[in-house]
Amino acid sequence: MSCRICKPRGGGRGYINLFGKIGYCNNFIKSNFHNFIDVNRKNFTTGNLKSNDAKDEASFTITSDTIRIDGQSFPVDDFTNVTPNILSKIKRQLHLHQSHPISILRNLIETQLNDFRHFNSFSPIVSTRQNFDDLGFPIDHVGRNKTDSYYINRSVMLRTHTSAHQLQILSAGENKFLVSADVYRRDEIDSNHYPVFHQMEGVQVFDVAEAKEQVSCDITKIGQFNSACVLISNEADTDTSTNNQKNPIQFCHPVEAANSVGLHLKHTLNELVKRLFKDEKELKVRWIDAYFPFTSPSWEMEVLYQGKWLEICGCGVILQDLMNKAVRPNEIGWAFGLGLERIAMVLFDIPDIRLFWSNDPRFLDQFTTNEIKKFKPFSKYPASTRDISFWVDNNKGFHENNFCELVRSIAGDLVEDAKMIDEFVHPISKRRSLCYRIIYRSMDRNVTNEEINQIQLDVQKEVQTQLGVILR
Ligand code: FA5
Ligand code: MG
Repeated sequence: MSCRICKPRGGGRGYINLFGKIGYCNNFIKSNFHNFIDVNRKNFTTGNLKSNDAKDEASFTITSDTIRIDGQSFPVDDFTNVTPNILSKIKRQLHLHQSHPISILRNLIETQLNDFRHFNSFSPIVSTRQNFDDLGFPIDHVGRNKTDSYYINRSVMLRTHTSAHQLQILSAGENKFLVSADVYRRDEIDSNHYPVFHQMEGVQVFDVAEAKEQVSCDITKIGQFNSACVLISNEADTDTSTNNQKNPIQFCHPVEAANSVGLHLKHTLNELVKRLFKDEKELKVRWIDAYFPFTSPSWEMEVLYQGKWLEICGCGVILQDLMNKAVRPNEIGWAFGLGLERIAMVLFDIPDIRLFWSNDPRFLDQFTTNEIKKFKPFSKYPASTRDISFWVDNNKGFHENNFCELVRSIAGDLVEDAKMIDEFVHPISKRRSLCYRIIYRSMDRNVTNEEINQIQLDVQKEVQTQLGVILR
């Protein structure tokens, strides 16, 4: 499945297109904003939400006009859509907890790519400029929508990807670096998607004039590893030629330099993946063409996991415009962004992305620094399924991410999956009706029917007040 950062310009269900009227946006955010305080009231004492672990305490306050996070104040505006639930995650930093699978994996990759410099503690609060403008995201890119990203206000947001730090590090003159961090996205709900996850950015830079020599020398150094996992070659794997109109080499790049850098990127990732998955018998890995606003050509890497192709990485040759902004016009580079949870799910056999956030010792105590151990499920608790059907107001529009965000803010980690199972347009009124199936399941205990009934009642009430739908 492709992710939104790789969607071409204007390709999605744009917030502005859908909702049209600015007035509605304001009201939507106001009601949304009040709601997230209401919905989380149980946890929301004098504006501070605390997690179980004192050192992970998230220190923030939200009032109707200001958000304070760790002593920094931000004015609230019509773009504000961060929730207490999301802000409570910014201190967890799973990638820095030594014996957590995300950190074990980070460490492992850093050991493989041992001559890359690491940056692991950048704040998740970035400007929209860092996250989008610096990287050349078009103004109508779907990733900028409030339905897709978490905004503190119009100009400050929670980063949606580690690429947000590329320009600052390139500008500082670094040639080979890795950035690991938590990233935040409003997204669908299933076992592979969570609104907070971790990425590792990798960048390597070469001189344009010497790229071919530098690459061939480096490829020999990296070598070829014999692995149990299988790399499937396809068109995208071999075709880096200028003939690939859909995924072109940049005009300004000498063909030989661009091809060498593309080859080096793929070799680096192939070798990394072969080494990471060395014990995964016949795990299939493939390359496909992709699109990112800040690379060309661009690719994605996928692994066949539980019968489906799971995307683990996006990458490409950095747009020269970005190199020029970093005042490095005579250099050419590649960049990748790995999804750490997705790789860790395969390596550690972790069946559900929510488990990474568990504080249950039966999960955490299974892992040891520097070791890849398969997770032993402690038990699978029964699921509780509820359907919800509603008419959507054609004028106000409806975005699935708003629905998912609302369900998550009420049910927290008890929601495992939410999928639309039916869509129907009334032949006369042309009103649209949707039916969603929500699966609730706890990772660490049995849930009661009463508890899920109450959650479902809250969901029913809030979808009406916040999303303006009419229950059927
Ligand atoms: C990006 O975020 C780009 N910044 C990657 C990149 C970097 C491209 C450098 C070019 C150069 P994408 O949205 O595809 O791309 O996300 C990258 C990876 O993050 C995905 O391949 C996937 O493994 C992981 N990922 C994306 N969304 C989620 C999610 N909701 N939950 C868990 N992992 C996710
Ligand atoms: Mg993607």
